[in-house]
Amino acid sequence: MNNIALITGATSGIGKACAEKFAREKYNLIITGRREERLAALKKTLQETYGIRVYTSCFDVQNREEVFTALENLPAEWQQINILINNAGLALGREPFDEAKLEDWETMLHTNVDGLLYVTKAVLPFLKKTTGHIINIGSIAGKEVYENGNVYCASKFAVDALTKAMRIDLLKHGIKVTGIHPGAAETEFSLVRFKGDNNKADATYDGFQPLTPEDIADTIYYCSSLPAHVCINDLVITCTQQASSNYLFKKS
Ligand code: NDP
Ligand code: 8X3
Repeated sequence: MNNIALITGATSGIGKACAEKFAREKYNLIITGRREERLAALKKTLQETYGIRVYTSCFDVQNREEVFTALENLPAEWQQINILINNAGLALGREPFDEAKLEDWETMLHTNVDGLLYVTKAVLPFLKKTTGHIINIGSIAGKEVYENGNVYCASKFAVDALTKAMRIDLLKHGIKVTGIHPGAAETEFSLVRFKGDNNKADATYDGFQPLTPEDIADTIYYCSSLPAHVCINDLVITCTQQASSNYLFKKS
């Protein structure tokens, strides 16, 4: 099969918006996440709406064995992956370093760093054959540390470093590697970060107009659609009211 994009964390937010955008552009999709019922519902909608094919794979990116079992055993017709979007990720908590929970730190590092490494390693043999494109979702949190961002920021600094390292080491295979670093985007991100506290999650976006997941998906698609000899290395994208992790202009 031609034109296959694999998107991790497609059950919500940026990943889901990418699935919709790439489906509209006639890509066949491998969509992953832990919430199986959401994957099944998205598959049905995308297939019916856009006439493309969708393969769902339900696993936790933190679990090395689950990742490799799922991806190394993809049916042969789904192995010709052209684009890998490493999007699955999360923040947990927003406490100062001395008060933050070790378990939250571990989950962020296991998901945002280990998960990205496992998925990429498992998919690389396929990407080498297609001369594919890896798109890693970092964050402005991986460009500049902010108060109480500690380990989430560190995990996204790691994504930035790994993106650069992959680009260098995979040059010889002709594989493109792009880092996309969004600022505040309204998704389930804050609900997850504040562990289901709707008031805190909603308050995150008070006083400014954040990015939408679709804004980011459009940008990702643009990066993926350039000629073979052109690679966008690194792209920071914020809403107009945000200049960096530490400068957000809010209207009261
Ligand atoms: P959402 O919470 O809306 O989506 C996160 C996605 O990641 C979900 O599909 C979730 O799927 C998946 N995911 C999380 N943990 C795991 C896991 N252990 N195994 C498999 N899948 C997992 O947030 P966003 O769309 O905002 O986040 C997407 C990416 O964008 C993240 O990497 C985030 O750090 C980054 N980002 C977000 C910004 C924002 O302001 N929203 C800004 C900058 C970067 P499921 O729960 O079904 O497993
Ligand atoms: C998400 C953006 O500013 O909440 O990565 O860290 S921020």
